[in-house]
Amino acid sequence: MKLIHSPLHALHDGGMELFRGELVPCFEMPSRVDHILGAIERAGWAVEGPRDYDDAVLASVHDADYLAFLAGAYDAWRAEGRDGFLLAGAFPARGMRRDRVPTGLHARLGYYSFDAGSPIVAGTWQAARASAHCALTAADLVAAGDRSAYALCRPPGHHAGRAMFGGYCYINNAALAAQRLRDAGFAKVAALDIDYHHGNGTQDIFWTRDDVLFVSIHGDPNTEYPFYLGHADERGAGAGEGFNHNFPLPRGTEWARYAATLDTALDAVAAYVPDALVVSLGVDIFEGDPISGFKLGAETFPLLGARIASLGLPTVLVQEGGYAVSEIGDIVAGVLSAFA
Ligand code: SP5
Ligand code: ZN
Repeated sequence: MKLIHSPLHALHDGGMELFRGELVPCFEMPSRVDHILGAIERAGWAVEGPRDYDDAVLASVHDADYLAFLAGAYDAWRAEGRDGFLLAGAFPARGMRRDRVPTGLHARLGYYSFDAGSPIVAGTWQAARASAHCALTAADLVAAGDRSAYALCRPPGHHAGRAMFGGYCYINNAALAAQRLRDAGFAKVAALDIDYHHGNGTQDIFWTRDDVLFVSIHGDPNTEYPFYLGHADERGAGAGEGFNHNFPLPRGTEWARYAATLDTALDAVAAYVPDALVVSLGVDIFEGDPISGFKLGAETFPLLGARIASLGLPTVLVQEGGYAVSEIGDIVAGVLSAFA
């Protein structure tokens, strides 16, 4: 299995997030990648860089005005004589207008985002592009016949919607990989999201489509971030009705219940009879994660990987969350061992 990584991820650094009323360094930090790379090296696997892609490819899952905003936001901030990082503080909630894109930088920042935890720093756009290129490269490898490929994406992507960033995510890497596989001729693609947090962005992007199935297991949005999407009654709309499956689980869920739910989710994937699979591989379901609430021990991750691999599908694995920094390397390697 090929593993794709770009050192440009490190350009996304130095931002802070609003966490329980305080600005703290983001849990989503560059050293996460160092630990994953360390474990990959110990396992004796090689990593390679991503291919280069035209920015137009990103518009296959994102709106052009949103991408233009992301690409230019920091320069606009600098033009105001500022430095450091940009963080949204106001959002167009119910009763306010979303039909007009405002002109001011901070007005647009809130318009295009949904939380105060996803800073834009000088290198965010470059890092997010490189992260997307990793996912696209992994998808292209699988499209060309590799059975599986892993994209060590950072920043992560599954919270990013068509025209919205948040949850540490700016460009939806998994959605791009799924779309890339579609464009390469795979008629039906399944996206399985096992990050602790519901993949609201991926769900949003494929909500009305029957050619990409979205299946997600995550913390119950009644109490768990991102709160406002991820319930079991969200089934898709229009042509996409019935092609969206959410499996929310309570805080404290342990392996036995998780594994049973995983089997149900995998049954939904298998019943769709997809031609390829994209896995949003968030390892914040680990019991040691500092911001999440499931109780999966490190020893369960090879089992989890084996269950997903048992689908026998061409598979693109895309790194999402996981914030127990010094432990996520071995955990990710545990999942990948089932595919490698
Ligand atoms: C990709 C990804 O995993 N994004 C997650 C973003 C989560 N950001 C907000 C976290 C708020 C969690 N609440 C803390 C509860 C601690 N017990
Ligand atoms: Zn997460």
